[in-house]
Amino acid sequence: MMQRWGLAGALGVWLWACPVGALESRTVQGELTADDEKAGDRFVDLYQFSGQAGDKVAIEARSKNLDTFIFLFDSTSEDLATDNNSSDGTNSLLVFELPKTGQYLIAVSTAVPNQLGKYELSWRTATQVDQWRVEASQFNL
Ligand SMILES: [Ca+2]
Repeated sequence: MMQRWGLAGALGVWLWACPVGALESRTVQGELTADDEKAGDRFVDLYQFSGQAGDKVAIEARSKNLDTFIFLFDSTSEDLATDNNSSDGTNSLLVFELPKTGQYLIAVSTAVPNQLGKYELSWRTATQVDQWRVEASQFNL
């Protein structure tokens, strides 16, 4: 299993230094490369966003060559949620209601050790369709 606490804990100061704003939709083209940070035997990229208490956020990671895995942390490095395959195929989709107004951290990693490659990460206000997709994926287990 990944070393979640050490990973986000190192970023605590940086998280608090940023102003808290409303939840904004973002789509990022990212790539896990050999010089990225590692948590155990998996490479990790980190992304920060801010939101308000009660915001329902959908976080999705998609890739053609990675088996994506995503983590959501709050500003105290507490592990809030994870997802492996709730999007299509091995892609990840997480729907989560933010418990408080503040900064949050998304970690994009992989379910398979030592995978490298490009991915697309997006986060947005969750829709009913996002919720249905997560629920539908649970029936496929
Ligand atoms: Ca996956």
